Amino acid sequence: MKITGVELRRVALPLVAPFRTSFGVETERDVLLVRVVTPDADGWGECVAMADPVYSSEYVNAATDVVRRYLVPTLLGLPAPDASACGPAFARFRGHPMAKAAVETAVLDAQLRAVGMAFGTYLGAVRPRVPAGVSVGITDSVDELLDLVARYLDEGYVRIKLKIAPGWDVEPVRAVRERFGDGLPLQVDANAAYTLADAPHLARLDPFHLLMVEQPLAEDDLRGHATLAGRLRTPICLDESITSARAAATALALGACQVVNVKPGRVGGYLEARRVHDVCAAHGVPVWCGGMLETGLGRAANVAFAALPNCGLPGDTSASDRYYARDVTAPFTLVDGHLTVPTGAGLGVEPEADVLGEVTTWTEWITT
Ligand code: OSB
Ligand code: MG
Repeated sequence: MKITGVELRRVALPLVAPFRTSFGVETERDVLLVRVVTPDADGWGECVAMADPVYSSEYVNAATDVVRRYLVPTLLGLPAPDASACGPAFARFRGHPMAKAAVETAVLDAQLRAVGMAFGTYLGAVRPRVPAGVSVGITDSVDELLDLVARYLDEGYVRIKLKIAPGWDVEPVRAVRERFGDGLPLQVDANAAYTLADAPHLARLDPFHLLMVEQPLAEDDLRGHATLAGRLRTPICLDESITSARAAATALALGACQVVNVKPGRVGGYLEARRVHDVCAAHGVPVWCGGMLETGLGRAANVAFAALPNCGLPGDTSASDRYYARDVTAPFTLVDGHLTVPTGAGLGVEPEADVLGEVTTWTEWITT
């Protein structure tokens, strides 16, 4: 594939409501988009790094710098650039998986659009639509949380995930169970806010038979998670800790988790994400597709990924209107609690030029 240039673009999108987690409050999404231009097609990749290094060590200004200073020049220097060449070529630059994923995704999108193949077909999707869960942030009161959960259930979401933190865990879970019953598929996500010393407290969640508790302990604490797994009845899911297929294999070998949240950005792209999916499948461990408050561009690829055979649980792939009043693509909408996997070439969605223009805060064009 011949690449004639790469456009970097920063867009700022206000969230419909503040999203609070154990690591902070988001009110606006500051997103880096990568557009790879070829004679046959353009390809888009969305970088999921957040504004600040609070979910992981990456943040959008650093990702932008890594993309423009290292990754794009490396890509443009490849004799035969394609998506499978990105990982090996980028490997000598340590870390920065979200920056790498954005570039690799843009290349893959251009490549697939050029041959008319959908992302889902390329990845191995086996479903035309995927069940949608929703991640519900920490609210100012339990009443506010119950109203929010009720609204999401009315909209059709098939699974609720509550963000938890010390001081906001057993009480909100109990309230949601009491109001919506034991049949509601319910799970929690701590974003690494606890330590192993909190094991007795976390065990107080056991009576609510949650589907899982996501990332209770620190990113690098696989041993702690393995120990915690022996002390909880609630299954443990890892998010932040699963940085690669090798990390997934290690976590499973240690018994650190029984479920894996796959975020393609966190592991360096969709090719590595598929390897994580496959490693987990080989161990009989189900995965689900996480989210990073993506725009429609990132969402399109995630929805395709969520249709893989071992994505056995509803993910955090929610409809566009859960995040944004106006998305940069045609909005993803909920139909009977599901999102439809795009079938058009590549991502199968286009950024809408007028919206994109309005939300853009910065661009840079890089050529050979
Ligand atoms: O831990 O899953 C997480 C959002 C930003 C950063 C980390 C996480 C999340 C979410 C929301 O839980 C997922 C989504 O709806 O995109
Ligand atoms: Mg998480």
